[in-house]
Amino acid sequence: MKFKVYTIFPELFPGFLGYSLTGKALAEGIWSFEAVNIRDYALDRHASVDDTPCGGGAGMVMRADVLGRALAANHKGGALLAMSPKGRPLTQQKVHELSKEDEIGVVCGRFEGIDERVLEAYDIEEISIGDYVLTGGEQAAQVMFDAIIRLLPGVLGNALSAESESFENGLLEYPQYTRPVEWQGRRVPEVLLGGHHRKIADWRKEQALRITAERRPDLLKKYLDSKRV
Ligand code: JF5
Repeated sequence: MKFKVYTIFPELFPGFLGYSLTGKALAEGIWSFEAVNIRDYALDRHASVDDTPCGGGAGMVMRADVLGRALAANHKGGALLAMSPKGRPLTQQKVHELSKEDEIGVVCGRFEGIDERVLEAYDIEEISIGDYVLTGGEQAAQVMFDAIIRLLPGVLGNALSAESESFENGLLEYPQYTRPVEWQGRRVPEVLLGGHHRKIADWRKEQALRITAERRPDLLKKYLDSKRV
Protein backbone atom coordinates (compact mmCIF):
# COMPACT_ATOMS: atom_id res chain seq x y z
CA MET A 1 0.00 0.00 0.00
CA LYS A 2 1.29 3.42 -0.97
CA PHE A 3 -0.22 6.69 0.26
CA LYS A 4 0.48 9.79 -1.82
CA VAL A 5 -0.36 12.76 0.41
CA TYR A 6 -0.89 16.28 -0.93
CA THR A 7 -0.17 18.74 1.87
CA ILE A 8 1.36 22.11 2.72
CA PHE A 9 2.99 20.42 5.76
CA PRO A 10 4.90 17.39 4.35
CA GLU A 11 7.01 17.26 7.54
CA LEU A 12 3.90 16.08 9.45
CA PHE A 13 4.31 12.64 7.78
CA PRO A 14 4.68 9.84 8.81
CA GLY A 15 3.90 11.55 12.18
CA PHE A 16 2.36 9.14 14.67
CA LEU A 17 2.29 6.46 11.96
CA GLY A 18 6.07 6.24 12.42
CA TYR A 19 5.51 4.63 15.85
CA SER A 20 4.24 1.34 17.24
CA LEU A 21 2.57 -1.21 14.94
CA THR A 22 2.26 1.19 12.00
CA GLY A 23 5.89 2.29 12.38
CA LYS A 24 7.08 -1.32 12.34
CA ALA A 25 4.98 -2.00 9.23
CA LEU A 26 6.49 1.10 7.57
CA ALA A 27 10.03 -0.12 8.35
CA GLU A 28 9.09 -3.56 6.95
CA GLY A 29 7.84 -2.03 3.68
CA ILE A 30 4.23 -3.18 4.18
CA TRP A 31 3.19 0.38 3.44
CA SER A 32 4.97 3.49 2.18
CA PHE A 33 4.12 7.14 1.64
CA GLU A 34 5.15 10.12 -0.43
CA ALA A 35 4.31 13.61 0.78
CA VAL A 36 3.85 16.04 -2.13
CA ASN A 37 4.34 19.63 -1.02
CA ILE A 38 1.51 21.63 -2.62
CA ARG A 39 3.51 24.83 -2.10
CA ASP A 40 6.13 23.56 -4.57
CA TYR A 41 3.49 24.19 -7.27
CA ALA A 42 2.88 27.84 -6.36
CA LEU A 43 4.32 30.24 -8.94
CA ASP A 44 4.17 33.68 -7.33
CA ARG A 45 6.87 35.37 -5.24
CA HIS A 46 5.14 34.51 -1.95
CA ALA A 47 4.33 30.90 -2.95
CA SER A 48 0.63 31.45 -2.21
CA VAL A 49 -1.56 28.35 -1.93
CA ASP A 50 -4.78 30.05 -0.75
CA ASP A 51 -6.94 33.06 -1.53
CA THR A 52 -10.13 34.73 -0.31
CA PRO A 53 -13.46 32.98 -1.02
CA CYS A 54 -15.37 34.12 -4.10
CA GLY A 55 -18.66 35.63 -2.94
CA GLY A 56 -17.13 36.72 0.34
CA GLY A 57 -17.04 35.18 3.79
CA ALA A 58 -14.51 34.29 6.42
CA GLY A 59 -11.14 32.62 5.93
CA MET A 60 -9.27 31.39 2.88
CA VAL A 61 -9.75 28.71 0.21
CA MET A 62 -7.11 26.43 -1.30
CA ARG A 63 -6.41 27.69 -4.84
CA ALA A 64 -7.52 25.54 -7.78
CA ASP A 65 -4.51 26.39 -9.97
CA VAL A 66 -1.83 25.48 -7.39
CA LEU A 67 -3.44 22.23 -6.20
CA GLY A 68 -4.32 21.46 -9.84
CA ARG A 69 -0.64 21.64 -10.85
CA ALA A 70 0.36 19.45 -7.90
CA LEU A 71 -2.17 16.81 -8.98
CA ALA A 72 -1.33 17.08 -12.70
CA ALA A 73 2.33 16.40 -11.92
CA ASN A 74 1.83 13.59 -9.39
CA HIS A 75 -1.53 11.82 -9.72
CA LYS A 76 -1.24 8.83 -12.05
CA GLY A 77 -4.78 7.46 -11.63
CA GLY A 78 -6.35 5.33 -8.93
CA ALA A 79 -8.26 6.32 -5.82
CA LEU A 80 -8.09 10.03 -4.99
CA LEU A 81 -9.59 11.29 -1.74
CA ALA A 82 -9.66 14.51 0.26
CA MET A 83 -10.15 14.75 4.01
CA SER A 84 -12.96 17.17 4.82
CA PRO A 85 -15.75 17.64 7.39
CA LYS A 86 -18.18 17.79 4.44
CA GLY A 87 -17.10 14.38 3.17
CA ARG A 88 -18.85 11.01 3.37
CA PRO A 89 -18.31 9.44 6.80
CA LEU A 90 -15.41 7.00 7.04
CA THR A 91 -16.68 3.60 8.19
CA GLN A 92 -14.93 0.31 8.93
CA GLN A 93 -16.50 -1.04 5.72
CA LYS A 94 -14.92 1.81 3.71
CA VAL A 95 -11.61 1.17 5.49
CA HIS A 96 -11.76 -2.48 4.34
CA GLU A 97 -12.44 -1.38 0.73
CA LEU A 98 -9.55 1.11 0.79
CA SER A 99 -7.18 -1.51 2.26
CA LYS A 100 -7.50 -3.46 -1.04
CA GLU A 101 -6.07 -0.59 -3.16
CA ASP A 102 -2.41 -0.53 -4.25
CA GLU A 103 -2.11 3.25 -4.03
CA ILE A 104 -4.33 5.96 -2.55
CA GLY A 105 -3.91 9.69 -3.15
CA VAL A 106 -5.13 11.97 -0.37
CA VAL A 107 -5.47 15.74 -0.47
CA CYS A 108 -5.22 17.36 2.95
CA GLY A 109 -7.46 20.42 2.98
CA ARG A 110 -6.61 23.46 5.07
CA PHE A 111 -8.32 26.82 5.62
CA GLU A 112 -12.07 26.78 4.76
CA GLY A 113 -11.57 24.05 2.17
CA ILE A 114 -10.59 23.29 -1.41
CA ASP A 115 -11.82 25.06 -4.58
CA GLU A 116 -14.73 22.85 -5.72
CA ARG A 117 -13.53 22.79 -9.36
CA VAL A 118 -10.47 20.69 -8.45
CA LEU A 119 -12.67 18.20 -6.59
CA GLU A 120 -14.85 17.91 -9.73
CA ALA A 121 -12.04 17.83 -12.30
CA TYR A 122 -10.13 15.05 -10.50
CA ASP A 123 -13.26 13.20 -9.29
CA ILE A 124 -12.00 13.49 -5.72
CA GLU A 125 -14.08 11.72 -3.07
CA GLU A 126 -14.31 13.76 0.12
CA ILE A 127 -14.05 11.70 3.32
CA SER A 128 -14.88 12.81 6.86
CA ILE A 129 -13.53 11.13 10.00
CA GLY A 130 -16.25 12.68 12.16
CA ASP A 131 -18.59 15.60 12.77
CA TYR A 132 -16.11 18.14 14.09
CA VAL A 133 -13.68 20.56 12.45
CA LEU A 134 -9.89 20.21 12.54
CA THR A 135 -7.27 22.77 11.52
CA GLY A 136 -6.09 20.52 8.70
CA GLY A 137 -6.72 17.31 6.80
CA GLU A 138 -3.30 15.93 7.79
CA GLN A 139 -4.52 14.73 11.20
CA ALA A 140 -7.62 13.18 9.61
CA ALA A 141 -5.49 11.48 6.90
CA GLN A 142 -3.27 9.89 9.55
CA VAL A 143 -6.30 8.58 11.41
CA MET A 144 -7.64 7.05 8.17
CA PHE A 145 -4.21 5.62 7.21
CA ASP A 146 -3.91 4.02 10.67
CA ALA A 147 -7.28 2.29 10.26
CA ILE A 148 -6.21 1.02 6.80
CA ILE A 149 -2.67 -0.04 7.75
CA ARG A 150 -3.74 -2.26 10.65
CA LEU A 151 -5.82 -4.31 8.16
CA LEU A 152 -2.90 -4.94 5.78
CA PRO A 153 -1.56 -8.53 5.76
CA GLY A 154 1.25 -8.98 8.28
CA VAL A 155 0.45 -5.94 10.44
CA LEU A 156 -1.84 -7.36 13.13
CA GLY A 157 -0.36 -10.39 14.84
CA ASN A 158 -3.74 -11.87 15.59
CA ALA A 159 -6.21 -11.62 12.70
CA LEU A 160 -9.01 -12.79 15.00
CA SER A 161 -8.61 -9.77 17.27
CA ALA A 162 -9.42 -7.49 14.32
CA GLU A 163 -12.60 -9.44 13.57
CA SER A 164 -14.07 -9.47 17.08
CA GLU A 165 -13.66 -5.76 17.80
CA SER A 166 -16.10 -2.87 17.61
CA PHE A 167 -17.87 -2.42 14.26
CA GLU A 168 -16.66 -5.64 12.66
CA ASN A 169 -19.86 -7.38 13.79
CA GLY A 170 -21.95 -4.20 13.70
CA LEU A 171 -22.05 -3.79 17.49
CA LEU A 172 -19.81 -1.96 19.96
CA GLU A 173 -17.27 -4.09 21.80
CA TYR A 174 -18.14 -5.87 25.07
CA PRO A 175 -16.12 -4.90 28.20
CA GLN A 176 -12.65 -6.45 28.66
CA TYR A 177 -10.88 -7.43 31.88
CA THR A 178 -7.52 -8.90 32.90
CA ARG A 179 -5.64 -9.71 36.11
CA PRO A 180 -5.84 -9.02 39.01
CA VAL A 181 -9.22 -10.72 39.59
CA GLU A 182 -9.95 -8.17 42.35
CA TRP A 183 -8.83 -4.53 42.12
CA GLN A 184 -9.86 -1.84 44.62
CA GLY A 185 -12.81 -3.98 45.69
CA ARG A 186 -14.03 -4.53 42.11
CA ARG A 187 -14.12 -8.12 40.84
CA VAL A 188 -13.91 -9.37 37.27
CA PRO A 189 -17.41 -10.69 36.34
CA GLU A 190 -17.61 -14.33 37.60
CA VAL A 191 -18.79 -15.68 34.23
CA LEU A 192 -15.40 -14.75 32.67
CA LEU A 193 -13.52 -16.81 35.29
CA GLY A 194 -15.57 -20.03 34.93
CA GLY A 195 -14.18 -21.24 31.61
CA HIS A 196 -17.67 -21.99 30.24
CA HIS A 197 -17.18 -20.81 26.63
CA ARG A 198 -20.86 -20.77 25.66
CA LYS A 199 -21.83 -18.78 28.77
CA ILE A 200 -18.97 -16.35 28.13
CA ALA A 201 -20.04 -15.84 24.49
CA ASP A 202 -23.66 -15.25 25.57
CA TRP A 203 -22.59 -12.75 28.26
CA ARG A 204 -20.40 -10.85 25.80
CA LYS A 205 -23.21 -10.68 23.23
CA GLU A 206 -25.63 -9.37 25.86
CA GLN A 207 -23.09 -6.73 26.99
CA ALA A 208 -22.39 -5.68 23.39
CA LEU A 209 -26.14 -5.24 22.78
CA ARG A 210 -26.54 -3.28 26.05
CA ILE A 211 -23.64 -0.90 25.34
CA THR A 212 -24.68 -0.39 21.72
CA ALA A 213 -28.28 0.36 22.79
CA GLU A 214 -27.05 2.91 25.37
CA ARG A 215 -24.43 4.68 23.28
CA ARG A 216 -25.28 4.11 19.63
CA PRO A 217 -28.99 3.51 19.05
CA ASP A 218 -28.30 4.21 15.34
CA LEU A 219 -25.91 1.22 15.16
CA LEU A 220 -28.30 -1.03 17.12
CA LYS A 221 -31.12 -0.27 14.67
CA LYS A 222 -28.87 -1.11 11.68
CA TYR A 223 -27.77 -4.33 13.40
CA LEU A 224 -31.32 -5.45 14.22
CA ASP A 225 -32.54 -4.53 10.70
CA SER A 226 -29.70 -6.58 9.18
CA LYS A 227 -30.79 -9.55 11.30
CA ARG A 228 -34.45 -8.81 10.41
CA VAL A 229 -35.48 -9.03 14.09
C1 JF5 B 1 -10.45 20.39 6.94
C2 JF5 B 1 -11.88 22.26 5.49
C3 JF5 B 1 -10.57 20.25 5.55
O1 JF5 B 1 -11.53 19.02 9.67
C4 JF5 B 1 -11.36 18.07 8.91
C5 JF5 B 1 -12.14 16.82 9.08
C6 JF5 B 1 -13.12 16.61 10.04
N1 JF5 B 1 -13.59 15.38 9.86
N2 JF5 B 1 -12.96 14.82 8.86
C7 JF5 B 1 -12.06 15.65 8.35
O2 JF5 B 1 -10.45 18.14 7.87
C8 JF5 B 1 -9.71 19.35 7.71
C9 JF5 B 1 -11.05 21.44 7.60
C10 JF5 B 1 -11.77 22.39 6.88
C11 JF5 B 1 -11.28 21.20 4.83
